[in-house]
Amino acid sequence: MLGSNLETVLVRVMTSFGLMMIACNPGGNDSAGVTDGATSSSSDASETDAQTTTDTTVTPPTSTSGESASETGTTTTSTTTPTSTTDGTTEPVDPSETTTTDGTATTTDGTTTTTTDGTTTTDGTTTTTTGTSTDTSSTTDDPPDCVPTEDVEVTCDNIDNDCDSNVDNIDAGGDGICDCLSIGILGDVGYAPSSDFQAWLEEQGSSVVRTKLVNNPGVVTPAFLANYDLVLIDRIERALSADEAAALEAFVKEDGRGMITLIGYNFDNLNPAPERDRANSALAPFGLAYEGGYFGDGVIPTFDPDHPISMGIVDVNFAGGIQPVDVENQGTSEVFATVQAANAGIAHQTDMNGGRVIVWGDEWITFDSDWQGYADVQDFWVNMVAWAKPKDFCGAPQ
Ligand SMILES: [Ca+2]
Ligand SMILES: [Ca+2]
Ligand SMILES: [Ca+2]
Repeated sequence: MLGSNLETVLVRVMTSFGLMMIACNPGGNDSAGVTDGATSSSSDASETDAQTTTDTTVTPPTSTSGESASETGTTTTSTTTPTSTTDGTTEPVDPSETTTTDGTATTTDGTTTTTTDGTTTTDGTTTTTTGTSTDTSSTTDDPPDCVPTEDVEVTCDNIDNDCDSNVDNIDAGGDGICDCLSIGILGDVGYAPSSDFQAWLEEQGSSVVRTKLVNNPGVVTPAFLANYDLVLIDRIERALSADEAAALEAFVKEDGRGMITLIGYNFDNLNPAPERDRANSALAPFGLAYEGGYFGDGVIPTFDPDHPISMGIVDVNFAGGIQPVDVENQGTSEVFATVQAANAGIAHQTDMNGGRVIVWGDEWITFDSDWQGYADVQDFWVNMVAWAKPKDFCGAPQ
């Protein structure tokens, strides 16, 4: 303890000397905030925006804000990264994390540990931490046990009413599609009638809303997307703006929700580039894309029998589609179907356990004709929706 105090005094003297040198230097860094730290409480989080790393000071114990103030209360030494104590440079401190000065704790030998910017400093030794690990005042608020209010869950309310650890896992018709899902379709319909598809989705209990993008600039916002758990990119009539693409990216990566994209509408005189570019504006944030020209008509996709999306799926039409590819490997992509030795469908799990994206290389699975002529289209949709939906909602994840 004695050595520690001596060391503290020495640091103070040397630092004061350094401060005088800086003060005497007309070209010195006036905005360094050194005097702020020396003349006022160093624990004032609001003053740490441009806190100088030479900030070493002595404050009375009452100067420590928060409920976990010094226990033995003689000396509070507040320092930040000591590796910068000689150059007088100013390091910005993330204001969003400066409230962690509550985490001040005093050890029995008088050494003080203070967290400011997520850095814990003890006797000049720096340990990087990520939060207020020294605050022992908030360790007793465990969540209460789940209390069932429904024997079998029937209410879509973001609450696990039957306490089976699955929130809103409701499928009254047993059709495989969660009744609490809110699905947003972006873009127009394709060439052929597709009313059966949307009507069928609604009949499975899900809410389905189609929003056209033509003459509707900037419609895809975080507030708009907050209405949906799953977004289906149908024939979008224009590319998404940068802001719209960013909103979609956050919707999937940060909110953990899902997106399914389709392609192959061929409204541009057999030129695949325009629709490819439009669809890719939604896929680019995920490092995914449609690439190349149109496959021929009537090709037969081969499904991976072991993937949850394609398990049991054989008979699905695929005509005039475009190959989906993962160009950046941001997350994890699995090819669950191929056609002509190329990808027909990609299942993409975003990084950091975020949401999921399915990139399907065709659009015929929305057409009424396919719903009548092919055996597995409905089951394919059931599997896709189940895989792409939010994992913490509407039943157990696949
Ligand atoms: Ca439940
Ligand atoms: Ca519920
Ligand atoms: Ca259902």
